[in-house]
Amino acid sequence: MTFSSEETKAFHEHGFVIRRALFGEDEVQAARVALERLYATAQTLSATGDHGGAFFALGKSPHGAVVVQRVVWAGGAEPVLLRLSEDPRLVAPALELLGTSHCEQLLCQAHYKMPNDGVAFDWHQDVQHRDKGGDTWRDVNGRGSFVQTILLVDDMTDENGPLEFVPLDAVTVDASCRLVKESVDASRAVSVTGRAGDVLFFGPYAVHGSVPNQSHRPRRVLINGYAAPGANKRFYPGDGACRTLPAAMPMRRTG
Ligand SMILES: O=C(O)CCC(=O)C(=O)O
Repeated sequence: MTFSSEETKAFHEHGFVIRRALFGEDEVQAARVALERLYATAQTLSATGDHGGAFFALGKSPHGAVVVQRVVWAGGAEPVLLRLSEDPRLVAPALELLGTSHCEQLLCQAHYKMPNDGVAFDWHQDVQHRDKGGDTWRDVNGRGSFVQTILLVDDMTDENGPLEFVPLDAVTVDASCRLVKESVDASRAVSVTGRAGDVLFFGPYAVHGSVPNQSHRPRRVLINGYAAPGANKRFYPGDGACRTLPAAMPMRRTG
């Protein structure tokens, strides 16, 4: 058991739970440097697309600068991020919440919010990114079948566009637990602030979003997403995406 009963209740009732100081500063620094390398690579690219094992989603600022919306399967280009995403401190709690012994890793994604770059995320549930209709997604465990983790690579503050969650009792959902967007009562939103190294765990129905970074420092996170086996039927870009975790131990030869 990695979660207390209060934490499990928070996850299921409020949609998220936070583990403080799950990773140490040296580990976070290694991730930060990897995100900086990816950001520097993005500045050399002319358009959204695959590059070096990852997928770069790019935009342009009004002044023509490259805005990095996200780097999908960032670990495909940065093995240090891939190793981090298979760390038992992330995977074991995710498996506990999924109620499975294995999972399919769908996400290893870097999000950048640089000072005043305008990057923001409207209220949404992650299920809308998993389930694209036409049998692309099946809730095999009856509890959403997906756990998303967000590692804070920088401190998250009230000024730099922190994640905000709206409690499930402040929104209306349909019979499939999908958000009725007009129903969001933003006055009930709770901001999550924290230190680099903290990790947020949340489910696919948690209603969340974030506003632009209005501070003078970057706000970067590494997002890893784990699905119950059999839930996902979609293709995800990036070298090695959709791998099974924990990985099978290599067979040892005898004799
Ligand atoms: O980086 C953010 O603020 C948004 C993250 C998010 O919306 C997500 O993980 O689904």
